[in-house]
Amino acid sequence: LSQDQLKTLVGQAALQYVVPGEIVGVGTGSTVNKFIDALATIKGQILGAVSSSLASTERLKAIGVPVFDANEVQSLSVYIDGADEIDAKGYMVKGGGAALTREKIVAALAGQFICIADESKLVDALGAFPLPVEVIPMAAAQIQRRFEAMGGQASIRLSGADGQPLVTDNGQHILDVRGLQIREPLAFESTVNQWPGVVTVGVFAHQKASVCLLGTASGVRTLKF
Ligand code: DER
Repeated sequence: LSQDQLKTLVGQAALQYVVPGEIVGVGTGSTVNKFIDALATIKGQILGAVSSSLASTERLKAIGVPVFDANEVQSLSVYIDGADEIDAKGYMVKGGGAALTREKIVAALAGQFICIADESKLVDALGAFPLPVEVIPMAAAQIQRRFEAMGGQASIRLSGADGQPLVTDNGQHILDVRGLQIREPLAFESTVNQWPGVVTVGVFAHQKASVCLLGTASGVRTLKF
């Protein structure tokens, strides 16, 4: 099975966690796009969705699912999202799609975080994937120096088109940090979160996954954390 087929498999498998009659939390990325495609087949059974990015909002509206603002809901039963890395405890690195801030906000509303991923995302230790960190632009250089002091190499993510820094849905910039071994995800997330100018660090340890639907050649593996 190709990676794309594995993403389709887990996107469809996530439907079983969608609670009829409720509003579902929806993440961002190519695996989530497969979930949104699958959601179209049961859209009459849900009230709507809370989205974690303008990109996902567009896709949800395109299949006729009402999109609610995060401030319009008290809580969600489930949040469905992908990951760039996930470890054996359900800790994740996210932000490859530059949506990490709103993803963490919507995840914080949900009782269960259902991670959908192809098997390439399951790792022993977080940090091989360049860690996304959303930052206030004026703080970028000093935050880069802080990561360098811990052995990382941080670079500003550029937008594909004009070689300018990518601007997130929140109007901020993204640093991608290479060369880190994140051995204590909870402590690392707390430490980096408090650096002045950090909006969101792409370690999801305090908002870890409850379940991971992992697409493998032999089918969908369900990991519970
Ligand atoms: O940006 C994100 O956090 C996405 O969820 C990302 O981690 C997974 O994207 P993918 O499904 O396209 O690999």
